[in-house]
Amino acid sequence: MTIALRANNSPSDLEQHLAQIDEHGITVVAEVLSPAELRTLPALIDRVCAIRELHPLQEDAKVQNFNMCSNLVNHDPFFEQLCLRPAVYSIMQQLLGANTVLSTIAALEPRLGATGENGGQVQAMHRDGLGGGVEVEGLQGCQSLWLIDAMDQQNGATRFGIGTHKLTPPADLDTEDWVRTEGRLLQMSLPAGCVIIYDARILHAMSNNYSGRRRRALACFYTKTGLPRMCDQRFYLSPEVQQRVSPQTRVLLGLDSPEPLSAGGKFYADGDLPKAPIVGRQI
Ligand SMILES: O=C(O)CCC(=O)C(=O)O
Repeated sequence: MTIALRANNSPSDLEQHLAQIDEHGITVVAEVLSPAELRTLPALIDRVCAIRELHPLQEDAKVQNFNMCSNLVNHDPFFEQLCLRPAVYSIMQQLLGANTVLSTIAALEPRLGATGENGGQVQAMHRDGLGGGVEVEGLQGCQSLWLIDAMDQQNGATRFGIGTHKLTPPADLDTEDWVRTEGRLLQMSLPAGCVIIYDARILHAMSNNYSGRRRRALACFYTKTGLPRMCDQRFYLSPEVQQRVSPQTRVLLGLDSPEPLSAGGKFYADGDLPKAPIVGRQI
């Protein structure tokens, strides 16, 4: 099984990407980040990963296998415009509505040589919920992984269960064994600069990096408007940044939306949201 890479520059490209997401749960948009951006972004990602702001409610001890940083719009102006890039945003708007909201934007990478328990994978196969274990019903959220480095089986490429956004794994089998025996397991080699877009319900997982090569990515999770967010930017973004962003960015970040504030996929009607820990770490 293969997923064809394709740019998203025309109505027929867009149609193909939407068809691929519907059938397989995943599509890959080619050449979204420019060669110039790919020269400067690695240092920027390293800088924010050294700040290491975690998601609200996330515990540092549970994410030791990852270099990461969330709430990126707060850490550099580059990220204010990124998620509006038409090659990705047009797909998200078709799937989630014109006023789709960015629930979280984070840098993410498997640490070199890190493994899961008993030498297993750093991450087990899962679906992406709204945060805090809240499952999505129907197509309510879509993840995008923006590749800053090339990705392959040796440096921790994401494993996907193709088509599993529409399937329920049998409860008595190990999920990944089931995905494999069904012939649905796919771990692609992909170039830096492309963006993997996937239905939040597809089974997937980050993999071990055995290679000594970096595998940095940006994970930008878009949802339908009105849902609880992982990192509500009305609360976690500084007032200065909220004031300066463009009207289009305000819509994407849901800065003027009427529902109660939220964090970790949960509404906080009293506005008393948990802090997002900033733990700092050499990468
Ligand atoms: O970075 C990846 O390969 C996937 C990460 C992921 O699925 C997650 O953190 O939930």
